[in-house]
This record gives sequence, C-alpha cells and structure tokens, in this order.
Amino acid sequence: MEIKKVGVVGCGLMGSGIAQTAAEGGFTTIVREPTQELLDKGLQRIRDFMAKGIEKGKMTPERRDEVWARIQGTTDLSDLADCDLVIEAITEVRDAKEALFAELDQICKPSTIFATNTSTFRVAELAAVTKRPHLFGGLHYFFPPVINKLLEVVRTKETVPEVIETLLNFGRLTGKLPILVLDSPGFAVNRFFIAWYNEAARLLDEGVANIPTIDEAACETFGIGMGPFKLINVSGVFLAYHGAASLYESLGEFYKPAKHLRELYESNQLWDLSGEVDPTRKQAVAERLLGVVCGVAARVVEEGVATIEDVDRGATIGLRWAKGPFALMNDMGLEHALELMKPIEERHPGFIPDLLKKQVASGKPWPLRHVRLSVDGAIATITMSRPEALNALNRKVLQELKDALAQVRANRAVRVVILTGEGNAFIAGADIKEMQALAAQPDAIREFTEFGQGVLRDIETLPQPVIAAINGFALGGGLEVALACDIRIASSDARLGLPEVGLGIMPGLGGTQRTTRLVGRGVASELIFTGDLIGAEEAARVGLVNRVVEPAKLMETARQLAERIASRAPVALAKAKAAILATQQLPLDEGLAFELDRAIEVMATPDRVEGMQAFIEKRQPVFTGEET
Ligand code: CO8
Repeated sequence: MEIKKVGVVGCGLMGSGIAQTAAEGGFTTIVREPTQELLDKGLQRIRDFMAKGIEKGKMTPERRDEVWARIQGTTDLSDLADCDLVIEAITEVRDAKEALFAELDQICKPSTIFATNTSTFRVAELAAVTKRPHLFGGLHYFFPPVINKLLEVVRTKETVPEVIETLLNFGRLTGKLPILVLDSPGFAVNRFFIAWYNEAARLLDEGVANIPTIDEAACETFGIGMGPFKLINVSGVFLAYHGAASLYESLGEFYKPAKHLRELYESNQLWDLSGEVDPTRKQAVAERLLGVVCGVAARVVEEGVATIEDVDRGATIGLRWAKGPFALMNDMGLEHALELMKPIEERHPGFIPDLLKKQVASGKPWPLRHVRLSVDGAIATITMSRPEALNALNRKVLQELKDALAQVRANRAVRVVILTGEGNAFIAGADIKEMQALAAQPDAIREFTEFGQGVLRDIETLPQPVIAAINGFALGGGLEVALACDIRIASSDARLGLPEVGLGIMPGLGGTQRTTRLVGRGVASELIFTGDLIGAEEAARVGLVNRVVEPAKLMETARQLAERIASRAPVALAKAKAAILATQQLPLDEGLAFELDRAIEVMATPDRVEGMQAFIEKRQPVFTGEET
C-alpha cells in the first residue's frame, strides 16, 4: 500500500505538528480546518514552528521552503477525497470524531487508510462508524509531534497486516520511532504515565509528602527534568484529569483520579509548586511511584498491548525518562520490584500481574533485547533495535548480534539474511559512551574491539549470503558491519562514513581493511582521513553500496533480492561466498586453486543434479541444500 498524499483533519497543536512531520517526510499534505480563520491560525502555527527550527539551527530556510511547498490548506473536507492516508487530529470529543469519520468514509476513495490520533477513545469504536474497519488504525503522536520521536501505531483486531505495515512505515519515513500497540485504554505509554502522575497526586492526598518533595523524588528516580506536578502545570490540568478519568471509566478503581487532581481540575487552578523539599520522605515517594509504574507496565505486556522493549522505548523516547520500567526493574532486581508492589496490592487486590510473578519465579531478569531476529520462510531478518541510541554497538548489542547469527547459522531452512536497523539509523557506530569508559583500560578496549571484530567476522563467514539494508546512518562500526555483509542496498537518505579520526581514534572493526578491499586505496583513504559522511548516491558511485532505492522501497527491494538468491542452490551459494572471500585473503593462484576445489565439491551435490535436470526439463528446480 503506497502513501503519497496525506490528509490531516485538524490543525491545532497536534494536527499542525502532524501535518508538518508528514510534509517533512516528503508527503504531499493537505490539512483541513472547518473555517478559514481556524485554517489560517493553524497554518501560521506551522510557519512559526519552522521559523523557530531555523532560529535554533535545526532547519535551513531552503528546507523550510521545500517542506512548506508540500503543505496545502483547505476548509473543504471533500478535498481529502484522493488522499491515501487521512489522519484525524480534531478535538477529543467522541461524537465529533465519529461524525467526521462517517463523513470521510463517504468522501474518500475506498482504499484510503484512516488513522485517529485519539489518546482516550477505543480506535475500534471509531472505526465501527465506517465501512472500512480493516483500513483503520491509530497514529498516536506525542507532544510536540514534530520533535517527539515516539509514535504509537495502534492496531485493532480488524486492522489488516498490510495497513499496520504501511502505518509503521509511514511513521519511519516521517522520522518517528513507531511502536506497535494493541487498541486498549491508554494504549501502552499513557497507561503507566497516567498511573504515575495520578499516584503522585494520591501521595499528596495521603499526606506522604508535599509537592516539591514528590517532584524532586520523581526527577531523581526516573532521570527527568520535570516532576509530575510541574509537568501537569505545563501540559495542562484538563488533559491530566481527563486522562485519568477516562482510564477510570474503562479500567476501574485503580485509575480513579486522585482527590487533589480532581479538585485542581474543578477549581481551574495550577499546582502550587512552592515549599521545602523534605529529604526524609523521598524514598517513600520513589518506592510508591516505582511500584505503580512497574506493575502497570508489566500488566500492559501481560495483556499483549506492547512488548517489554516497546514499553521501555515509550518511556525513554516518548517521556524522556532515563530508563524504562523494565530496565528499572532489572536494575533493582525483580524480587525487590515485587516487594514494592505488595503495599499497592493490599489497597488494590489483583494489582500484581502474573507475568511479573512468573518472571520472578524464573530467577531471571526481563530479557530486554536490542537485536531482533525474525525468520520468514527462507529469509531471516536481523534488525538492530536500539533506536534511542541510533543502534550504536555496545557489548550487549554485539553479544545479541552474535547470538542471532549463531541461530541463523544453525538454521538450515534460512537461505539468505537481511541485516537492517530500526528507526533512522542502520548503525551509528560503536557506542562512544561505552568506549569512553573502556578506553581508560587498554585490556578492556582491546577485548571489546576483538570481540566486535569476531562478530563482524561471524557475519562475513556465515554460509548464507547477507544483505545489508542500510536505512539511515551507517557510521564507523556501523559501516564496518555493512562492509562485512555480502551485498549493500542503501535508501536514498542514508549517510555513510568512517568518522573515527574526528573522535581521535581510527577504525578498528575492519574499516581500514574491508573498505580498502572493496573500493580501493584512494577512496578508502579519503573516507578514513577526512571522516566525512557521504550520501547514498555518492556511496554507490564509489562502489561502497551496490544500489540506492527510495526509503519506502528499501525493505521490499532487499526482500526481493533475498528471495531471488534464496531460490538458488544453497551449497553452491555458500561455496561461492567462501571463494569470493578467499580473494581477499589469498594470492590469485592460491585463490584460483581454492575456487577450483569448491567448484568441484559443488559439482558433487544433489542440487547440481536437480538444477541441471530442471533446466533440461524446463521447470523450476527444487533445491534441498544437501551436501552429498
Ligand atoms: N554511540 C553512542 N550513542 C550514540 C551514537 C554512538 N555512536 N550515535 C548516536 N548516539 C546517541 C546520541 O548520543 C543520542 O542519545 P541521547 O538522546 O541520549 O543524547 C541519540 O543517539 C540520538 O543521536 P543524536 O541526537 O546525536 O541524533 P542526530 O540526528 O542529531 O545526529 C548523528 C545523528 C550525526 C549520527 C550523531 O548521532 C553522531 O554523530 N553520532 C556519532 C557517530 C560516530 O561518530 N560514529 C562512530 C563511532 S566510533 C566507532 O564506531 C569506532 C568503531 C570501533 C573502534 C575501536 C577502536 C579501538
């Protein structure tokens, strides 16, 4: 499902930001407000936001003009008829949203995908007013939508997989880090975020601590700049109260808005943040907030709303917490986390999820993964999944990559591997923060680098061909990973380089060796000595990547190529790969001898018999991958 034209209904605080991100992602965007006055105000909001971006050096005037040229305003809903995707971002009033979708359903072409930015209503219920619930999902943006990278892509039971994939891809192309969540009250992030600030207000109700103490304890515990009370003052008491009230309505007593929060809302006031911090009360506050957040987060996962990794991502990317609930539980120990939840369970029986109890019983921490492996038929996809740090390689990530490669190596059904990155980067290099700590100890940095070299060698010597699908930054160790792959396809917005010398170090994961062998000494020297980043087209021109495709086509192209390769004889592929690699290690005569031996071995395989027979019989061969 291809998206070219996007409609955004509503150009308020959220809608204007959503329209801007869509246009920044390269989509023709039409934004609608019902009156010219509201439309002018909304469009001005976009202009002001971009002007601020220029002031802060985040946007150039040329880029502004390019983005602005893609945005069109209208007061007429029927102008959205030919949009491929329509995102609703109007006021949070259910009747209004339902009426809008019913009207859009009449106006838009049958293939238009609908998405709502609701944070309170069930997406399925809004979808039910249309005749296309299968083409309906949620795109839940976080404030401010242009800057906050988190995007919850909400699937209902009826949203078809192609629409989910299209919405996830749309999120990625507009620079967001999408997490897939199930349609449920508060989705993933608001569920524990609302519980967090509501519990802060309950602590106030119970007289456990005053506002400055609770705010300070929350800042220290979650590594944030603003505690819950200050945050509510900034983001709006109305929103905070209604968030809690709506979860209370759908999920029951535990989410009932705290007395102080209700009173504040009813009196239309802001929190009074003045007063002295009482350090003796901070621990009690921290323990309650941690207990609530961790318990609710585990419940969200138990209900299948999101994965543990995505919940943590929601916290670190969407809320800017230093760590997500699952990483926090791993740090404190799961048994301790369970202890913190017991007093909450006494007040709210059934609060502690079975999932957590089971994990505690296993004696193991939560298995938070930074590398995902999925196998679909003959094709395995390894996705580097640490988008909050642009997939930078630390020891844990490298170990997980090594484990994924070992699984692929042992799986005879896998014929080709695609390696790619989550979010806006393939891999932005080795983790500079971890290297900074290790570099003070020569043994430790040598061990880390040797380990990294070993993992890259595992990629290179995998019997199956490996395609790097380079979806963004491939820098330093990230480019070195791509160079260890057999084939590189880059999206047109990828940036590649070996910037190590700018950090006062040199490439150490094969950058001086593999780059030189691939593109020759001159080009390699220029890349390494300048540390400059180059675009995908330039990378293709110098032979660093095989080809360049539009960002939206990257994975599709990689998969098509993988399928073509996967249909060939596996033993022949593995031996040909080994022979190609030998060219990098052996003098020509020895390389030719090596090639001869492998070629003769391949001649003896059943797949050779099948391949040649199939040609003679004018049919497609069926390869088994048997050695003899
Ligand atoms: N290591 C650790 N964290 C990183 C890395 C990295 N390589 N790259 C990005 N991040 C983190 C950022 O710190 C930031 O985190 P936070 O939000 O917590 O501050 C987050 O990712 C997002 O990054 P930015 O905000 O910087 O994103 P921008 O879009 O503004 O910029 C860039 C993107 C240009 C890619 C920028 O992040 C950058 O320059 N990154 C570093 C690139 C680099 O220098 N890579 C080479 C690393 S060295 C290396 O790979 C050596 C290999 C082994 C050598 C061994 C020798 C012994």
